[in-house]
Amino acid sequence: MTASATEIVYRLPQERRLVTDLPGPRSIELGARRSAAVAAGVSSILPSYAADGDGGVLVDVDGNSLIDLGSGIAVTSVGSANPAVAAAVGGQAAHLIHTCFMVAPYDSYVAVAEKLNALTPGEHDKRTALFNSGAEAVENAVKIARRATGRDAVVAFDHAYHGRTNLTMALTAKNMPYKAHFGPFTPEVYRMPMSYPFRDQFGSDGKAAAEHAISAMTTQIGPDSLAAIIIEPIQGEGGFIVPAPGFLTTLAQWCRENGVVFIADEVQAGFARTGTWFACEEEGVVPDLITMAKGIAGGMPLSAVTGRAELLDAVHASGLGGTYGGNPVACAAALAAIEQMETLDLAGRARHIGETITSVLSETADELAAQGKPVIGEIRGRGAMMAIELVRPGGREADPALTKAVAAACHAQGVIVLTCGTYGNVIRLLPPLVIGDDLLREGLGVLSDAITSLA
Ligand code: PLZ
Repeated sequence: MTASATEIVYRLPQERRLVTDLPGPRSIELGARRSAAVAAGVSSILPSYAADGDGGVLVDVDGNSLIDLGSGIAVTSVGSANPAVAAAVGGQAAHLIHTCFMVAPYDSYVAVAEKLNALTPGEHDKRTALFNSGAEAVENAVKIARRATGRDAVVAFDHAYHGRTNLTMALTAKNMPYKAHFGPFTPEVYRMPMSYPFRDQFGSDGKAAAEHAISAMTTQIGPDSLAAIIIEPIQGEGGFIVPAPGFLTTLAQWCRENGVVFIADEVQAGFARTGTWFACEEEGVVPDLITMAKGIAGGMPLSAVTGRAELLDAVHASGLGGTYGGNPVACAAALAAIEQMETLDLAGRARHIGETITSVLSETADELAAQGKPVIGEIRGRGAMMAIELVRPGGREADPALTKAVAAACHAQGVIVLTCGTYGNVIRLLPPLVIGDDLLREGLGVLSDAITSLA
């Protein structure tokens, strides 16, 4: 694998080009229509309305070409209109858009299941069920774990994000905006401390952090009542928190010894994003169940639960399903997207992207420190899932105001970055894995300048 993107042929010029102020007049007009038509509770990060996209750029309705460092939240890893995916979608749509797999089954559902069984970690016998969204996959993983174990309790961790449905809101940690005023929540969900090396008392000792959580699970729940623990191998919305080495492996080991189902929520970190097919591979963790979505189908809505055959097959006939789960067009897109990840070695590109981001932002952090403005508290993540945590100089106090200002400055200059984190002070970078080096570096330059001038 070389660092160049030479195998990738782009349809749109891979450039940042601003032809109006942002948002431009057409976006402003759409914004006015939107306010009168779209529910106020649904918000958007960008004020610009998207019209086209390819590789590392999104083009808005005013003709501005923006550098995309967000991929629609880690979805468009193969590009936002990957030609192979688009062809697969069009080809499938011309024949069968929908039958409902529970009514008339079709081969692409089976092919996606075979593919996921092969790609996910572990050599054991596996089964797969397909759904539409990340939250739906998480809900079903919990259903499967409860059915298979006959136990009720589920553990999620501090800073976790698992979705916006009732059960997944309960699993999600952050109150605002995800949970506030939306209760009551489902019972039998317990929250345990997460390894957060930058902030917790265990630092890089993942084993100690896990033992702390295990002691709390033992005393507060008891393994005999615990169906599953669910954890993001690298937390997404919570702040791109990479648990200290040993945390995941110690938890997985304890789960194995106690008949607790270990669910890896790879909705955000999976599918080559972190430089391996799945983020839990880094430490050799083999989950009992894996939830997947986002990057799986090049932008089409599809999600999956893959895991141990004896767990998935413990569910009674017709216990799992849904009208649209594993829709034929979404399955065709997934097969094409996975093929693109393989032929373009997007996992290799993700690692290269991670190296580039780390080197550019480390330099920025050093310069800021030399100027007496050490606001980059930590650069962390893996592959093309990288983030910086912004703090008040001289300590670890979160700086959400600076974070917001930096993101807004990037947006005004045509670079899409996303924020995240329990404390709202993390800038996360999730570029499409097909982004070219020059464009990535230009986007990072804008980000570095924004931090430097606002710090
Ligand atoms: N699990 C790990 O990251 C979705 C949420 C965006 P859905 N993350 C983006 C928002 O504000 O709604 C996510 C995730 C992890 C589950 C989910 C849920 O996936 O496809 O959004 O339901």
